[in-house]
Amino acid sequence: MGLTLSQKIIRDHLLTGDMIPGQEIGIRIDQTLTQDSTGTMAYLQFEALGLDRVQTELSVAYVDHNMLQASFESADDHLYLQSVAARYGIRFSRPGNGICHQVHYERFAIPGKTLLGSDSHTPTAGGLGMLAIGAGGLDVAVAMGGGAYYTAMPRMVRVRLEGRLRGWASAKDIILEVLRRLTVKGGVGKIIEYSGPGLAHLSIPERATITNMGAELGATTSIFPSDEVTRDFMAAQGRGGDWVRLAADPDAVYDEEYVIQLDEVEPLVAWPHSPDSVHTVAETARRRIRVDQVTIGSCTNSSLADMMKVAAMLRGRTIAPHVSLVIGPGSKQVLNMIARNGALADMIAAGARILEAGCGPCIGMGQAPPTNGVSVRTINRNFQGRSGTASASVYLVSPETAVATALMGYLADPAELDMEVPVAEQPGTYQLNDNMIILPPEDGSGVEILRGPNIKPLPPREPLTDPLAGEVLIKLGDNITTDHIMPSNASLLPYRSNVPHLANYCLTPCDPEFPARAREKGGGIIVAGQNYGQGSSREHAALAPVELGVRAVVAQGFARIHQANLINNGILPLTLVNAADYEDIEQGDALVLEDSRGQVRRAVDGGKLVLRNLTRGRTCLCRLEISPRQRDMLLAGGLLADLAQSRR
Ligand code: MIC
Ligand code: SF4
Repeated sequence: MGLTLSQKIIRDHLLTGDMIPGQEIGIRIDQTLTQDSTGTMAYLQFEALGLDRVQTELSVAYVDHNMLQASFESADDHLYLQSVAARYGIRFSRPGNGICHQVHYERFAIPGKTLLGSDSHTPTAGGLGMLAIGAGGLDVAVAMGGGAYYTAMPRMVRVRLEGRLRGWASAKDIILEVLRRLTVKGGVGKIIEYSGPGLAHLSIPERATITNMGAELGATTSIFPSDEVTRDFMAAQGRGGDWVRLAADPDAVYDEEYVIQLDEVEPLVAWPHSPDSVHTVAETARRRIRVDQVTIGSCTNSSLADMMKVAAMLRGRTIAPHVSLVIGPGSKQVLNMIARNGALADMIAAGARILEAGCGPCIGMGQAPPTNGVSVRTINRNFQGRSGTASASVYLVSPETAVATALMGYLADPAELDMEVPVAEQPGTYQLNDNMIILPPEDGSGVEILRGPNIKPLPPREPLTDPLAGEVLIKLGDNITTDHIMPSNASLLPYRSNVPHLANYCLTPCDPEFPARAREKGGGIIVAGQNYGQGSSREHAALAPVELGVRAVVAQGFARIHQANLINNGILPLTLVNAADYEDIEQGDALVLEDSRGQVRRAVDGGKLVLRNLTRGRTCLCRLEISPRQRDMLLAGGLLADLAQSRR
């Protein structure tokens, strides 16, 4: 039987386990990336491992999220990251060099290799045929130390692309179409592989837009074959020597298959507040939704090709008087090239506000919309409040639809414009200048690591208590995102190395009293619906609950990265065997898991855990899907505690 492309890469990197869907495998990681908002934690944890140097082929520390520097915290964190990178053999991508995912696929991604990144959009590099996975910082720290990355062997999904995009449809509309069909939980436990004759017409930046937003499906990763398009792109980046051809075997077997006729794809838009709330732009445009702001950029749509199309559409025109248009090119390479070729001038002349190359408004770092405002963005997530304005409505669109909207002043269909569809030619050579990537010294042992006062120690972890008892501190619904659990915005993001401070904001978008209540009760248990913890890889969404004494989350289902982060940090993610039991638990109920250590031990063999609700006199059964490795972590109080124990 033939293998899929990702099965081949996994086979070549397999360290432990068998490639049986759902079972834990451990794979070797060739490259890692971190960004600043998860990186400080990842490196604090790497330091705690006590190693001398990273063991990977390549590790890069990017700074792209915390760029506002309203006060000293972020600048201090940047210095910490730069010094820790030099100390341990990591390349340092300086602030201003661009968004980690954009820079990584331009300068470092290699087909057939594995990449683990402490950011959920790491799969962007799958556009070049790399097996690129997002994970929590601790998993990335372990991989930097040469340890395996463990995950459940994913199921395989094939999306066959036929035909060719037409008219105003663009790559963003392809992934929005996939989201419309599969939803934000449709990719959980799966890898999405793209194939078919339509690939020949999709450039690397277009493929990267698609793999990037595969994160919103909850997928482990998404991947394209490595073909002539990949070869030409890598050659144009001066990296032709790293190219290899890769594809699935013709007789590879997939668990699910979808076909998308590219000719039939039309411009789409995700309505507030979920990336899978997908509608056509044509239908939405008829509503004449007045727009206050348009932002173009983020790791989804900030390539040179995107910027060139945007500039062509803006050339000689002026944006609507009530719209603020914000453009953030994805990397220094992109910004440099549009500065030289005049596209930047076209944007500025039309009225755009230009940002430095970084995440910017995507993560609420500035450019918050007005009260009840409408913002149309080319980013990948429109969770409520993520823009920095809780009452704002954010719509997700392609760059083409974004420009049409900025010009018309309402969420507009580009077909309404009297202009030709712009075509972005792929340059034969990109401008190459890596002077913002600092190479580490051969021997970093003498490098002093700089720690500002904002860098606080990691929260202490306790071994699993027996019995595990606690009050239900909060009862939440479905699809709770990590932006709910640990909000990120301009005032909170600078505190990513200060968990005690962040914990004061844990789950506050759902209930402002949550942190105070959790502290007053000495911790307890969180109850939630399906797909709990979707979105970001931020392990702060597990660390802040640890800080508040949360010992377990009881839910109908979990998102992959968050579930792993909970286990790594010693919090039990308990899945209700009977989803209907959710109805019988209320906030304030006293729950107890008797013989918790014995029950966790037995869970490895599929044993169900019995959770008693003392308040209601009922019991319910829970699943704890863990490997023996994860059992030991949970008993010890998390991965670091477990490693410390095994060293003793
Ligand atoms: C995001 O898009 O939510 C982030 C900010 O990039 C996160 C990482 C973080 O929370 O620092 C992600 O996607 O993992
Ligand atoms: Fe940055 Fe936004 Fe991409 Fe996250 S999704 S890495 S915040 S640009």
